[in-house]
Amino acid sequence: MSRRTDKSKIAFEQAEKVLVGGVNSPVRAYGAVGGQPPFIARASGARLMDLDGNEYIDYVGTWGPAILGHAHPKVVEAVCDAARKGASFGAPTEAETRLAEVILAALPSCEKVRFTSSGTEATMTAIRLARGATGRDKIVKFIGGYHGHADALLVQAGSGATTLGVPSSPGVPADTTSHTLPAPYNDAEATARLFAEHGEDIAAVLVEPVAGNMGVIPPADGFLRALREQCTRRGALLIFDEVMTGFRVARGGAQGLYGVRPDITTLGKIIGGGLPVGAVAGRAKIMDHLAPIGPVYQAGTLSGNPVAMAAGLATLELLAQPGIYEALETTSANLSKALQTAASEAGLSQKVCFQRVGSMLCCFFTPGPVRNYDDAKTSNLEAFNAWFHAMLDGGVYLAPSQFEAMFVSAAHTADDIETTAGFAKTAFQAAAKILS
Ligand code: KE4
Repeated sequence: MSRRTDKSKIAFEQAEKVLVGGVNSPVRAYGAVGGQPPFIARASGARLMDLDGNEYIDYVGTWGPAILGHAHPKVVEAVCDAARKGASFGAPTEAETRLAEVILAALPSCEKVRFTSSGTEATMTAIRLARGATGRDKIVKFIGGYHGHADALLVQAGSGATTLGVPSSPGVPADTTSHTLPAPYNDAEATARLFAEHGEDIAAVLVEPVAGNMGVIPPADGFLRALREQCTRRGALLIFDEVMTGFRVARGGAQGLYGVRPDITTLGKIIGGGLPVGAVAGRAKIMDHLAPIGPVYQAGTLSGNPVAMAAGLATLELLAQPGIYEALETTSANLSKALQTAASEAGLSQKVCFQRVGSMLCCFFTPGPVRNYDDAKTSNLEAFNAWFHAMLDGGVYLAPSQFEAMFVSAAHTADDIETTAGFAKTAFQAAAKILS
């Protein structure tokens, strides 16, 4: 099915005149996959509609937040009600307290929260907090992990940084990243060696408990537990970056799923229900190092603004409905199975691999298994791009990069999965031409 793209093309030309690359986040520009991005006019449930009237089944879900689907009526109503009372006051509101209470009820490892306006701010705050609380400077992060674009964390980063081939960005002074120690994901022996070498200088280990920014890579058995033990033994703090996995893989996040308690948790995406919200959370003893109680400075004009809080509260309240995670699991498992069948029918069962945790999954165009960034980079990007465009032309909207995740929402139906599988068969055949 050939999509009309005239209006999106014109819109992109206009955007490129005034926005860098025509976008406000690099991965949206389609640099890695080629072609031009559809401009979205509106979305509802599991569907997107672009300016040319093309409709898509959406598996980007605005990169994770849209776990209920787009424009859920109760979320829209909550946002409108809040906005009518004033968008932001820069003063305390009860909505912030209420959202914090809902988050703390879901995360037993946390006693206090500080809201920010993005995941980047949350992780940037988390490493400053860890350094301030421990008096140490070094941070261990994992190669291919992406924690937003704070200077210290743009070291061998995944997601858009990898997609654009700048895992360690220009503009970041070497002495800023000199305290960032990269290790391969799923390699606890490598972190043990870093602790042996840097021991009491390591403030924290920062990890995506399920890696979602180099494709989807689950933690190897014992990996998270080993990090927990190493941090405890050495007096370092374990930071779980759950910006993507928080309220995604389970109501209790990856820490609930895998039973490993971090000292600090960062959140974002789903807790804002599509509006700008990030959060740092942890035990009071640690969190109280943050201003105004402690000396570790952190602030934000729009942090905790009532409209974003209302979107987050409505979203988390809807996610508390009985059975919603079970339904997400069923739909996601059916999608993965349908895609695997389509790949097999195209003769690719030995050439691609599917990895999934809950409602975040991905198809790697490499035999797999994919356990870390080096494995992920063996993917055939030309084959991925052929698959991506065939799916887009069919009306299936995916992240424009091999190094991202697909997200399933509560709004995706069995029919959506069947339709997706139908287009996937054609798309895998397009990829097979490159892989054979
Ligand atoms: P934001 O600053 O984009 O809200 O959050 C940064 C961040 C932090 N931690 C994790 C685990 C994340 O996945 C992210 C952001 N995720 C990417 C998608 N993989 C955002 C998409 C984009 O950069 O446009």
